[in-house]
Amino acid sequence: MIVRSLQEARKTDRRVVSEGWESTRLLLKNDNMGFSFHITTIYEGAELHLHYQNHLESVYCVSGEGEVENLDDGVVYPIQPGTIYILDKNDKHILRAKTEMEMACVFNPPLHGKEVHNADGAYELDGEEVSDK
Ligand code: 9YT
Repeated sequence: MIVRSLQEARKTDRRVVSEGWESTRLLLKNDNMGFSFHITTIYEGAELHLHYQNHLESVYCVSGEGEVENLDDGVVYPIQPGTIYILDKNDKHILRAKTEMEMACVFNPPLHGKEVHNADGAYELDGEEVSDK
């Protein structure tokens, strides 16, 4: 069994801060669960252009308000506490935070923990990508 605390993890390099968001990766590839689990904060007003071409992702809204736009068909879905969006087709999307949003995110395959977004809003599979948008 593995037990961790968000409050403790935020004091370590599990917490990654980027432009418009920060994320604490509570569960990573080296835990050998087959997925990773993150608590991500999207800052108020952020608009993130994302396309996880190498990962499937589910995102559950714990708090805050925003929207996600599916760029494949242009549909915009409101996000509020209790909403989950599931990127089952590696969907290209835009995430907009009307207020600060706290999200619980699961990635398959799991992140290594060093990933940052590349120019396409994706994470490389080797986790060594160093560019960000
Ligand atoms: C909302 C979303 O796509 N979050 C992705 C996870 C987070 N950016 C992270 O931990 O890298």
